[in-house]
Amino acid sequence: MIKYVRLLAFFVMSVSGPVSVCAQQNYVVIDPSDSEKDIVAKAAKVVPTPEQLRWQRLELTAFFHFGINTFTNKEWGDGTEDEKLFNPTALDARQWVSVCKRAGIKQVILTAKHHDGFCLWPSKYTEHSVKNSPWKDGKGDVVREVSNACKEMGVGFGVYLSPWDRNNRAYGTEAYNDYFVNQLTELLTNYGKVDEVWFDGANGEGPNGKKQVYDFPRWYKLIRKLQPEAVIAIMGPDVRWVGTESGYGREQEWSVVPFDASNIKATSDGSQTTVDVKPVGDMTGDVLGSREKILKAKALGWYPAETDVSIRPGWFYHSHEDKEVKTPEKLMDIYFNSVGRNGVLLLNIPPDRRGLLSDADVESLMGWKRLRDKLFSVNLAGNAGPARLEKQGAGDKGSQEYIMQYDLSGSSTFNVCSLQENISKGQRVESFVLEGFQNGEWKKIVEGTTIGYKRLLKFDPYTASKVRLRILSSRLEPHIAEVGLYKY
Ligand code: FUL
Repeated sequence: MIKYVRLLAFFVMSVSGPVSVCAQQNYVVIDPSDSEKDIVAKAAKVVPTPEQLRWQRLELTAFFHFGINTFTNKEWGDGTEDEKLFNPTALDARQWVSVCKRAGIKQVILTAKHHDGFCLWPSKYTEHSVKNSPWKDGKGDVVREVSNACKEMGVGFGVYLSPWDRNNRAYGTEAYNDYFVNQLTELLTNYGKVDEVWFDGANGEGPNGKKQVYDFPRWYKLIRKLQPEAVIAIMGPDVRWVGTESGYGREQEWSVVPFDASNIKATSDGSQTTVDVKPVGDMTGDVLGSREKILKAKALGWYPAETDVSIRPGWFYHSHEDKEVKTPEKLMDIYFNSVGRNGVLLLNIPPDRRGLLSDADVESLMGWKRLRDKLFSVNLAGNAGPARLEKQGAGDKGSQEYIMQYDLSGSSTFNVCSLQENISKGQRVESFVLEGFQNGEWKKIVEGTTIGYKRLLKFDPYTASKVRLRILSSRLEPHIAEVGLYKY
């Protein structure tokens, strides 16, 4: 059992104490006259929108890459495929969603249209779709089946609609933007609630030899109107690509990153609380939101990382990859390095030609779930409820430290630590160290930089009767929501 120990010499702070936030905004503009202290305080007060917060709390989401490529055995189709090739023999979207649900996955995203332009719903605007396939005599609709299963099982539903379309003749002209708006409108009006819209960045040339100029502002406006609670990911303003498809995020991952101020049209009365522009510039570099980076920024925005990876080498199902399904242990490692690094994991599980998740994938997912359940079944730091921080000293500089100390019941051995910030107050911790009391002195167990929504750390088994978390540097006072100690 954990006990909160009051360190008498220290000034006591409430973890959820008041912060003077004028308006809850997910962006802030930096004035040229702002000092370092001003900028750091501004960064600390940038918070997620309710939709971004909901999304972050999902932790685990899934991708279903399924389409004409499943039947041509390709990763990228060229748009000339015969629709008659699409013919799953036993498609059951309820199986896809229930497997995900049992694996602890909270939201799924279906590739409604990949780069080949083949639509998994009977779009009115193209012939390259399920309506010209033999599946259910052309009366089938995969988008409908997946969205229905999600609604039935209480799982979030999202759509991937590839801007790059290698089938559409209008691609490369302004008319394609109308086509895209029509397709988005179908998807966002005919299938109930949509929780995430995922835009890939791929962009090619159309039959006219011209590169398509995507009308992102128009698309965002439409999504906000039709599905105001959806997050727009990757080529969108709400969720950013972590920058790799390996499943491994950054050691230092900030959800508050520099934005281009010229893109931000904040209303003068401050009533605009979100920013609806696609950030420009490199979002794949090393550390995006460090002090060095924010000090040079003209604006900052809440733009959290999504970490996507496939359970197999490819995004689409290929039978020759059946033996290369990631093991439960590998998925666990990915979990530590995605969710455990302030990201949301988007794990691709591609349905096979039958239209089912294959046995190998299901087994691996369930094995991974068992590992997580086992690991997190007992928090050796107990469930003491809201913790409190001790602030050491009364200075107003970054040298100030915050300490949380826990008495464990007797001596306990653990090798995993889980930390969480209450990100509804912003992301603040810049560096921390976890220490254990051994042989009469405090010793370092593990240290780190950012925490964010969740930070998972693994280390050699450590035995102690007391531990403490020292926040060595933070942007204003930190709000620690959770400290957990586990034995893996
Ligand atoms: C990429 C695409 O080109 C892949 O085929 C896949 O859909 C992946 C998630 O995004 O950019």
